[in-house]
Amino acid sequence: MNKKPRSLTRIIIPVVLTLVTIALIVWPMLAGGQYVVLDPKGPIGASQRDLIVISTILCAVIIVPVLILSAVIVWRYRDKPDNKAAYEPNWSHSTKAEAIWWTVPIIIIGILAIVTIRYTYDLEPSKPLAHEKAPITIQVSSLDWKWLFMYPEQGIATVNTLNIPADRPVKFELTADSPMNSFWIPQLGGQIYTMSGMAMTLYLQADHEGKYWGSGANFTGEHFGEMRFDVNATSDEDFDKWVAEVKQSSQELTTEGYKALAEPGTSNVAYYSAFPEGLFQNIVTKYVVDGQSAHSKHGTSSEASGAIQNAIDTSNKDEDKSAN
Ligand SMILES: [Cu+2]
Repeated sequence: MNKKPRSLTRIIIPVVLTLVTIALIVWPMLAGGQYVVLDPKGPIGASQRDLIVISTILCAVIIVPVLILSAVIVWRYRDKPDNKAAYEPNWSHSTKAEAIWWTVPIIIIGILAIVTIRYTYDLEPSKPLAHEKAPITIQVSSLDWKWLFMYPEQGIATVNTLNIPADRPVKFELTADSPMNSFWIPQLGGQIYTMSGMAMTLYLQADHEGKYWGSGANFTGEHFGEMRFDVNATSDEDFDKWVAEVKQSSQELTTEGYKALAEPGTSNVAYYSAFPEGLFQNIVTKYVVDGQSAHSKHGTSSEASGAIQNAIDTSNKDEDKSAN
């Protein structure tokens, strides 16, 4: 066997691939971005970060040794004149090896299953958050291509900007008057879909005052990329002050105004001192055909049906019922 000169490409390819992988990991940090999902600012985001970290570590327990062994075995047992590794072409069974590669994955999958089930039930979006303060309700509707936020308790509405009190749970009720979108404030918690004819509930909380980034995380056409909004988490006093300011300095959102707003197009940040009563329920029920949600054939939560039924009954004031 001749010793062949080592081909340059055999070295270049792995080196380039390794550098590309490292660059992809480091690049967002250098580009001034942050790993927002891994830097949560509220209890839901923190739980989701923990689940990601735990799952990654458990998977790494299998993946890392497998990757290392793949390289070691290829290197150690390659065909080479002075190779000292045992050559056993008839080898076929090792009880010790079988025990390792069955037991370890079974234990890890078992732990992963228990952890995932616990977190999944814990992170059910419509599950209220334990807190001494009562949640504030904000109704959200995705439009082509802007976000409308309605504050039923305060009577105001905003477009493409969201103010919330910090250290207090927020109950988001969500729907769409446009193609399905996805409401996402990464630092507070994972996304939830907004769908026409369906009311979803999502509890989130910002532990600290601050400005967080929100976006539409589902492609919905031409100006989808502009469906971004800032989330300003402030103290209770500043929130009340802001509400009073909006009430004083803005115009009302009328039914005609809403129709114009819902037309496809982009929008700047906007504030409204009032909005039509029951607007959210009207948006939801607009897509209900024969008393049935467009989603009735699949996965409509009892809560969503409840919200629709409430709207149909035009007695949509009982917030407590829908929180269960
Ligand atoms: Cu659906």
